[in-house]
Amino acid sequence: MTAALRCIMKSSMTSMTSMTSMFLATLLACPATMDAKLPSHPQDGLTEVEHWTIRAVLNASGLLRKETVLVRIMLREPPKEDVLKWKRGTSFTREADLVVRFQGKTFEAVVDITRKKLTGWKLVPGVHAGALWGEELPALVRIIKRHPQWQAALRRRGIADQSNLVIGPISPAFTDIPQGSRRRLIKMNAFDRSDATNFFGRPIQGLIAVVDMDRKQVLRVIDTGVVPIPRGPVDYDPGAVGKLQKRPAPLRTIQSRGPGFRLDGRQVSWQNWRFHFRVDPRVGLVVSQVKYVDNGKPRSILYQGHLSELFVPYMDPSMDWRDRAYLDLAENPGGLANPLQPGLDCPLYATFIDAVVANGQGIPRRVERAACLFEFDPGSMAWRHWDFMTRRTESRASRVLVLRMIATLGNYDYVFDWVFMQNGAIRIRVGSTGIDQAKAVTRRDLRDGKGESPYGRFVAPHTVAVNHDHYFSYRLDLDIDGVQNSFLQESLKVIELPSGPRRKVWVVEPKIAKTEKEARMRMHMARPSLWRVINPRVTGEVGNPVSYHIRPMGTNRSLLSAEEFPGGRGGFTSYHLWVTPRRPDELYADGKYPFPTKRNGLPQWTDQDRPIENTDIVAWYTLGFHHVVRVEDWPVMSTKWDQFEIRPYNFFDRNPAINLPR
Ligand SMILES: [Cu+2]
Repeated sequence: MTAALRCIMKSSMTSMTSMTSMFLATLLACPATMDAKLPSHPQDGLTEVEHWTIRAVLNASGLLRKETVLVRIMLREPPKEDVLKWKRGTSFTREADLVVRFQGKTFEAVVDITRKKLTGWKLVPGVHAGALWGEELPALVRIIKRHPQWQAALRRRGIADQSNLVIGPISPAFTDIPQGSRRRLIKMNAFDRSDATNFFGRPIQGLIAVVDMDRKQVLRVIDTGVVPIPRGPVDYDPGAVGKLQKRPAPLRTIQSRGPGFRLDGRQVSWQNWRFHFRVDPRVGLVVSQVKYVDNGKPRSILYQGHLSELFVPYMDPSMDWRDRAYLDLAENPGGLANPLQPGLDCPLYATFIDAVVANGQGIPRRVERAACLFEFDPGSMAWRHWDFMTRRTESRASRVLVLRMIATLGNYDYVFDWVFMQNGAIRIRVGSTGIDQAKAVTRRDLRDGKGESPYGRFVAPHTVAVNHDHYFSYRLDLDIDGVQNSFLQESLKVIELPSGPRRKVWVVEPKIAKTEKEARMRMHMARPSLWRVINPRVTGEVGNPVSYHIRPMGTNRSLLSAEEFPGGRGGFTSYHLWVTPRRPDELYADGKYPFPTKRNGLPQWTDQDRPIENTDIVAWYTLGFHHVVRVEDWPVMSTKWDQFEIRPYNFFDRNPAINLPR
């Protein structure tokens, strides 16, 4: 019996009608059969065995000392041309890229895993390695707890016992760092969890420790005054929320013959789609070599796609909020994914895939159920038509394939989906849920007539959730029927006609962007345009160049200016779309190392205004939203979905879903 079949049989015995069955569901979830001992594809993530090899190589080179922090250990992808030529069953090299904090400085290392050798070791001057919230923290928490001014500030708040406090970093202390200084300073604050699990609802307001991470010193304790800790209900577990709603009628999806996709290692075949994926410690899901089989021929669409940065700036100028402008991928340590809950985060019938991450000493750890893969019936048709002459309807049911992971970044949980559709489109979705960041205020509510706080909204008594944004930059190395592509902007322009009763129509005005500055795009409701990546040398049946259309489905744009903090951070948000010539070292929209103010990543690269016509190009799309928090987002936010789509545009010669079976 295959593992998949065993899995299905177990699932069918489970009925989702009680908490017990939820528990069973977790136990019975079916992991992907591949154990990832050895990579089977050049783009597979690093395995546990490979992590141990990397560690051994560093150790033998004398670099793995007590104070060494391996901030990042990532697969160093083989050159694109090698991957494109690679054939299943043939050998390939394996290398790792590392970012290392060593003797107080940042280094980049390359380890050749196959030959077990350190092949690169380079100082990167003037940068802070990412991963602010890593393993250095427990020591910092200890020194804060012992600091007399911190203790005195807590006593002023009636807190003598620190055992119920959660003390953690809230942001780098950018606005407190002297100009030009490279010191790694962070601001840390505390929450009280003595009467609630959801400590984010119990902030100890106005008390901050500014800490030097390298010197392991508390630089100063700032206390701007006592604000009572809110004590309203903030927990969200079943025991905390009062009477539960009636459970809906049972509804179960069972794939009696197993899933409709084939998973071979990390290579997926489903309907006409073929792709590879891995879970990267910095950016999460990476999908590679995405192809669509058209009349028996696999056609390339996307060489690689992944989230490249996540920027969340807050809009409160006060001392303890002004620096909160998170670059969540750059600043977090590796291992974004957290285990998915079968039957809750993904359907019970999903296939769950483990991932391997490593800690600051390079010791690997397996994250169970880091990703899931499942087919999904959206309950709507792929297409239909009712013919009024024959009075017959032709309609086709649709099915999608979802690849999902969830990252919890502090208070927020983000659901990252790649949704493959039978019509040749890929929908890229982000679900935002989790806990909003809120501050405690002396005022109880709005009924004192003083009006709303300028920087946030009352969501509960003494609790103001602060205004902020979320931006997700996706890097899309599109290869439309080959590597050499161009970017085409088609603007809709109104023209006036010389005569006739109809005087105005809109027409489509095409423009190929010759350089990257010409391809910086912003969405305008009043000036619409289509953004397409085309292959000018491949044409379809009626002579159109083949292309994929990057279709925004609602987004926002930063209102901050680049000159002012934190506008210089997250500079990629000043445009919705950027197109760059492909460079293997340009992977993250805000650059490899986040800076407080310096122009970094996309704004800096595209200043070169490099040619992008008929070459290997990368499109960078930013999905985002302003978050003016509402009461219903508290104490836990309903999953809010935002998305965009890449969809075939003159890529096929007809609707690719026309031949779906009835
Ligand atoms: Cu938000």
